[in-house]
Amino acid sequence: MGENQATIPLEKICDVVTEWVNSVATLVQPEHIHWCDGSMEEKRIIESQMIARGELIKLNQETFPDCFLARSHPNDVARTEHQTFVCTRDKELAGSNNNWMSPDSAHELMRGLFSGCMQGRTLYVIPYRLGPLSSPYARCGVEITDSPYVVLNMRIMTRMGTDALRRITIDGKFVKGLHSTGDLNSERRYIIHYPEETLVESFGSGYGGNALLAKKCHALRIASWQAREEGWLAEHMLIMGVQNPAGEVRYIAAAFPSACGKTNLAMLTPPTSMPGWKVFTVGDDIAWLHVGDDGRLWAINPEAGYFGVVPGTNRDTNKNAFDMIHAGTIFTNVALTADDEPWWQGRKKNQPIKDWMGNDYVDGAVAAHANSRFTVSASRNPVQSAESNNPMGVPISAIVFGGRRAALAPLVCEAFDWDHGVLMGASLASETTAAATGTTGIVRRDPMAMKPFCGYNLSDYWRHWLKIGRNLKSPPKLFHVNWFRRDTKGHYLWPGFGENLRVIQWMLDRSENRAAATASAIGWMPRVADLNLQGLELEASIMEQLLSVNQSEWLQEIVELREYFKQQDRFPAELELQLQSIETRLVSNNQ
Ligand code: SAT
Ligand code: MN
Repeated sequence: MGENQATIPLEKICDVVTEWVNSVATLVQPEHIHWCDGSMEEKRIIESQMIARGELIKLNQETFPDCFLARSHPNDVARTEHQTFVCTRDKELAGSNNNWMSPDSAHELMRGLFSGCMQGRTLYVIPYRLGPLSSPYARCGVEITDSPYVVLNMRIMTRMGTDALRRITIDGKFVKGLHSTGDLNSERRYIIHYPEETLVESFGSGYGGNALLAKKCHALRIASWQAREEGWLAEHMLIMGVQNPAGEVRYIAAAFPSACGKTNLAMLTPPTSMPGWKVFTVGDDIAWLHVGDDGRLWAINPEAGYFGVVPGTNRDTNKNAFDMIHAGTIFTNVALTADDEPWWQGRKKNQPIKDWMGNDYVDGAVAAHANSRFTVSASRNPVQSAESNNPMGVPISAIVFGGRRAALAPLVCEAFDWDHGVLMGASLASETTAAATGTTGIVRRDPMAMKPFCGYNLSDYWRHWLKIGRNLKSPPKLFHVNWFRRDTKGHYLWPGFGENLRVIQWMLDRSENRAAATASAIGWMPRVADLNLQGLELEASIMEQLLSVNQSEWLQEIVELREYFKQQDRFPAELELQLQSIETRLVSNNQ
């Protein structure tokens, strides 16, 4: 690297990247090639080009400064898991949890699709870094795309641009991502991962996790593969800091399947009856966890922004997110008001005149798409943790798994040890609910909330988790929570939202050995008196229900879990042993 590197054109800085870009350009035949530097000027130019082409709408700049609305193709509004593949040479490595194709077949298929696909279009080269720039745990990638929408989103979601490219010259390696929106034909849509080549290829979608390849494709699927090889964990977890009235800050990492309020939890507003408590967000979706020299588990958030669900966001559900998305935000697939404000179900203000597809809004129709999203820099979060940019990350005191269960799972339960906690994570499940009737839906198993994101065989993944536990001298405690337990009439028993901090307090106190618990068949549990319920009007009988463990329901759960785990080849014996122990305790405790 020469001294005057800043004056050298970007594409000359990094031969390894240039070489790859050139070979891709030969295949896709773009009209122009643009190397993204991440500057404000570049952002402005891309925005105005998109606005001129009708691909981006400038929102009301008085009430929503620097905010824009983008609409995706109506057939392209969410990740498409059935078109997502992990292509390893050995099929068993991908596991039954992933769709598989041989790398050769995948390469042939994708070569056909990519051939000439960028004719008349601009090829953007997006160098990015996941994690704080100087962090030894951070990783680089380069996404090539023909979507300016992807460029604007990646600029928010990652540390994108020249600095990342310079890091690549230092690291000498990066994850490759090749993306084209193609013709948005849903029949010709593929998201292909080649973990052995640290390569992702995505064609035919412009939406979220299908197109922003740094997110689920790199930071989870490819990273989880690398993490296994290198002895760390890439997880679908929020990271939050919690400060108690004495000023002590502790960190938790938490995994929940979708629709369980992960972003709300990461930005929780403490209830007024818990004065002196504060919550800080380190991350809302992904955690990279390492065993520190001190034998503790440390976490960084590889992302720099949030790609969150918009509907339902308001002052009551998530004030911090609500405030955060009033500037510098890209909205995707929300509705529009007469005065160019974004609108969504639960916004509680103003009225839509255009729905998410840009059609005139008719009363009673869906205004914002249920999976409409905001993309916003984490720096806009009023409670962003000051530690978010710490290259070493934050030490984790508790790992929390949570699901949406109308019955069965108590409000909170602590694993007896690491292996038991791994089983708790592996058993994670959530229910689809018919909200109107309160009826219980179908239970979906989603181990560690990683089912769609683990880039390799789940059994090997659990084995890796077990191994990480052996490498930790001071492991965090592991917990399972359920904010969604209901009574027989279908009413939620627990108020949720800010009040969840009471459960977090107990978990953190447990990790400091300063809270009491009682042993149940399924783990350590608080008695009602062990929780801080000051200022919360909740009948004792409701608390008893929230903390109850029903023997026959749990024995049935064990049967269903065995059935589920039977479908996983190579299921670890250690976890089978944990299942047996729970079963034995259930029978002998007779609870
Ligand atoms: O579309 S994304 O994968 O980025 C969001 C999500 O489904 O969690
Ligand atoms: Mn997610």
